[in-house]
Amino acid sequence: MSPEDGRSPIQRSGFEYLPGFISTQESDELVAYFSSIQPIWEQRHRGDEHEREGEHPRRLTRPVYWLGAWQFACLGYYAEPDHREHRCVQAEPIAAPMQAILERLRERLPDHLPAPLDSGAEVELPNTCLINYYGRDTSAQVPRDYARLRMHRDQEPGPVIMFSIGQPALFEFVDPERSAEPELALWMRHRSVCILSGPNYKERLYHRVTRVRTGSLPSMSTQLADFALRRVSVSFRSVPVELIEELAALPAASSAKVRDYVETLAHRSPHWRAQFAALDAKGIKSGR
Ligand SMILES: O=C(O)CCC(=O)C(=O)O
Repeated sequence: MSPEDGRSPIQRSGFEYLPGFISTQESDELVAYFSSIQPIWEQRHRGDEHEREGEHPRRLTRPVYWLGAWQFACLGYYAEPDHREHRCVQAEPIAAPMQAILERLRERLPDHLPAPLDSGAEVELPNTCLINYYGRDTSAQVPRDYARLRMHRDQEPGPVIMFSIGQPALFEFVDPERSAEPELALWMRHRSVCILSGPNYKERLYHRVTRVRTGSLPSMSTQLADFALRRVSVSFRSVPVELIEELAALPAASSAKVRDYVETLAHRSPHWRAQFAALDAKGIKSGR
């Protein structure tokens, strides 16, 4: 099956693809925002946990930044769905240009809910998002491309909304128990939006990004040294508010694991500067 070329809208139960939904002015604002923040390469495991479990520390496949709530990979929010407390840390609010686009999407979200809303009720917008940076790491002698995202399902409750900015990305939905062939493959284009929901697209099918085209437009930059950026995606999710904690409220062993990340984030963010100071006040040292 050849991939959909991403120039036309797609509408299915549990899946919407909206090319050009983000205006050029909004995309310029997003590109400026993405270049102002400090993405980080996170390790899946930190401290001595991987040694105990016989696992090796491994980086995520791309640098990331979270807004709303930061789900540090090494704290395992996804790894242990039954034990989510102390894994999700209060982050900066979702940036204004993103929030404005979400507001414009609000009227579409009732179609993605399992049951109709009560009359007069308003659908809640997602309260957190993951910003993924795709490009080429130029720090090594042989530059390495980081333009993929491994197969996964987003575990948070409710619809997931995705914005795509930059070079087209090949987005695939697979059910590995049925076939290695994707059931849907789509080139997600610059300024497009996807919405996933429901038992088929969110619960049964996994999704992944296998390629991002090369090209220089739109021109995008990042605070990350030695990284030639060519696409950014933002996936918005809903995290139950009772699971979002202040960093200083984490158990000491957990905050020690993320202390170095927070120190890096603090370079460009007053929010993370304050969080870092709170760790210092508690005497939390790096747990690496
Ligand atoms: O980069 C993309 O478009 C997909 C992002 C994604 O699957 C995710 O953040 O969970």
